[in-house]
Amino acid sequence: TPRVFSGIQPSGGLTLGNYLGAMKRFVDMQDEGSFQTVYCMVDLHAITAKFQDPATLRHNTRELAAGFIAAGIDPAKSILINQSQVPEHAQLAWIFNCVARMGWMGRMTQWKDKAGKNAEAASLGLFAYPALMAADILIYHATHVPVGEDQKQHLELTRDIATKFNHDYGVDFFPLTEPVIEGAATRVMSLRDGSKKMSKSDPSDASRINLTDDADAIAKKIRKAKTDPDALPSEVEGLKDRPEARNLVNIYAALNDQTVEQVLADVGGQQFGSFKPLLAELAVAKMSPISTRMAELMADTAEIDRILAHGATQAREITAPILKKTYEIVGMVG
Ligand code: AQP
Repeated sequence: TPRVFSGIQPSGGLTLGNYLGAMKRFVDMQDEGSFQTVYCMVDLHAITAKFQDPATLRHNTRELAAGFIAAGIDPAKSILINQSQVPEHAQLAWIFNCVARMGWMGRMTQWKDKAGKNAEAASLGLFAYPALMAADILIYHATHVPVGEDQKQHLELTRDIATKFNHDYGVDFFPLTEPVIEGAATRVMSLRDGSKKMSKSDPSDASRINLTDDADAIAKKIRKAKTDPDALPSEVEGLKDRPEARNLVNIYAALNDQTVEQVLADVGGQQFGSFKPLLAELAVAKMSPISTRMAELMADTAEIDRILAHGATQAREITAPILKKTYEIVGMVG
């Protein structure tokens, strides 16, 4: 069976962007049944960008696990893990640090965005982030990776690392991985600025919908979302050069499992004054069962820890032999 791997950082609360761009797609691929699915809280990645308070990191990791389960990831169908509990990820990453080139890493837009002008002060881990991500995927020989649009470049780098490893050692060992970037909301934008992606780490809480927001907060953020003064078009072309309008329609379509065309056929001609309450109602209807379930799961973190321990055992049955074979190929005695 082909294998799917994807992960989310426990670097803060989940946003609607993470949910629509990633997690909802993870559930689709799990339920579709043609893949073995492995989903991961990438805690080792979460410490690359800034210092994480240890108690907060532990809390966020468990809360993210609760989010996965509440959104529909079933530990009986998918392997659900926390990255640091499967040590082969970091072990393979070291090998990949020696395969990847400095120049490749320096060209990553996420590195440039997150390190900003002060690269001297960024952590070495932030620079090496994509090599660890390649290891996360390739330690499972995963062939399909559901992600949001922003991860496309890292997936290309994963292919470059696999290709160079296979070439340098004269093997056909690591597969070339395909990104799976599908649906109406592969790039959910900030509610305050249609040119920026919705992000956990945006300083403005009004820019994003958090999975833990209550109905009032969701409705208020949508009501205040930046828009233009025009009515909604009835054709997709009418969204051209209207990033904020496009974003809200994309969110509506993704939440309602519709295409953008279908949504515009229904709401074309409406003003935002009437569309925003519809969107708020839909968002609350889809998200509040998830946040309620998350809160219930968080009442028993021992159960979450048990699920993650079980996931790690299942995962290591796959990762330990792949690491062993990698070490053999590279020439490690063992
Ligand atoms: N705005 C988004 N639209 C669509 N997909 C998104 N993803 C993130 N933001 C959007 C997808 O969510 C998955 C997990 O992302 P991550 O936790 O690894 O971190 P990120 O991409 O760096 O997300 P954030 O929210 O912006 O976190 P910070 O602020 O910590 O950097 C990925 O599949 C991503 O594509």
